[in-house]
Amino acid sequence: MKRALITGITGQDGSYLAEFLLEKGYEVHGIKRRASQFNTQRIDHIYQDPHEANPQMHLHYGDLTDTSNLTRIMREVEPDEVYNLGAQSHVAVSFEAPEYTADVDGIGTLRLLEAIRFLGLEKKTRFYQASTSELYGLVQETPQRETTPFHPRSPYAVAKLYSYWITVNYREAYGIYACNGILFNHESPRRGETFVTRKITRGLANIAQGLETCLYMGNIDALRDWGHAKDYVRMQWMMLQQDAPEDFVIATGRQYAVREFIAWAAAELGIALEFRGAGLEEVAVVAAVSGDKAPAVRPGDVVMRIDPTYFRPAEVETLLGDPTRARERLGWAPRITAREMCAEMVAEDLKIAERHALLKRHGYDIPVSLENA
Ligand code: NDP
Ligand code: GDR
Repeated sequence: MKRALITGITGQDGSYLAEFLLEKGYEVHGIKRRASQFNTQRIDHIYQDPHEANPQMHLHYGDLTDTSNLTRIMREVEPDEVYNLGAQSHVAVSFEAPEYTADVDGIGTLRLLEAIRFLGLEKKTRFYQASTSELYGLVQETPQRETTPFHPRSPYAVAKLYSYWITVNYREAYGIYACNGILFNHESPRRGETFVTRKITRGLANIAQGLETCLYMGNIDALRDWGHAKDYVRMQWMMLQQDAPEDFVIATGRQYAVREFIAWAAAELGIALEFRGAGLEEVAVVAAVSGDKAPAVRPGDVVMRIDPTYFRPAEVETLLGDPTRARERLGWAPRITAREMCAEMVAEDLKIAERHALLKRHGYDIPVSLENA
């Protein structure tokens, strides 16, 4: 039985990857952070009680800023494969907490690679680094491929640039099977609530059910290449099963604007939108075309406004990936389109909003969290 260690197992990708590896028969170890409230919602459905016989999944408390903790976990687990998915992964937040982001997203990677070396695991342990299309930042070539030069545009991307190169360096210097997946944006119903797609699907579902009145957005003209997290974690595993380590771009090769995603999500709720104004524009609902999904919305309601607070000090305006290498060498291709993914996300967020609205109608007014970014 192969053993995998996943940092960031409680996150979007970590949860899908854990499911995937368990199905493949792996023993899965994950690092979770100590928090004042439960933070395992994404993996509760696959949790296995350590008191039962032969659990296949194990959780360890830890943090990417803690060298001794990481080294100890690595010594205990001696993994065949490490997936370094843990990160302060929000680009806008990285401008607010640049030093912490550098520590977790940059030096955290070095700590794991050094632990492999320190414990003499260079020949045993394969290492996957969650690199990102944010490395391309101010793009030098379209579409972006493995050879496109980098120009990071945020403290997050600069920290990830360090991780990209330290992964390459430890491969070249010490012969570790270490590789970078340069993943373009990927989403799912498990996406964090403050990333743009989930902010839209959750916000519009809440508005449809009368739990919120207006969604405040940043730059809705940004262009992204969105895939589904399920397709992308499959590729993370594939990258560690090759004869030799190599870095891959993972993307769909299709690009859409944030405003298109907004229109798709609204359409799933039976709402037709008109984008009014330019620059600091607002978005107004002009028609609720079909009945029961959006009972709280009336034609003419303004359901979205632009709030410049959400503009970033330096923006990545456009990203479009070229996944040719992944297709040709690994036979990988995405199975779920961005539009299908949007529909799935809206359906899931609508279920949650409907439950809240039902409770509210019966006098249980549970506040809806509006933390934003
Ligand atoms: P999430 O933000 O959903 O998950 C991040 C995970 O990292 C969570 O489990 C989080 O724990 C954990 N984490 C955060 N800080 C620390 C820390 N100091 N020590 C240990 N763990 C920590 O991200 P995704 O699942 O979306 O992304 C996975 C990885 O892929 C990240 O590294 C991200 O930067 C990268 N990436 C993501 C892309 C995407 O579009 N999703 C695209 C390209 C790269 P907790 O649950 O407690 O917060
Ligand atoms: P990104 O994802 O920065 O690409 O990083 P995000 O969904 O946060 O933003 C995508 C684009 O949408 C614009 N935008 C907004 N974004 C947020 N969060 N909130 C808003 O209100 C809003 N309005 C417009 C942004 O400006 C941006 O252009 C994600 C993360 O998962 C990273 O960890 C990962 O490395 C990259 O994707 C690839």
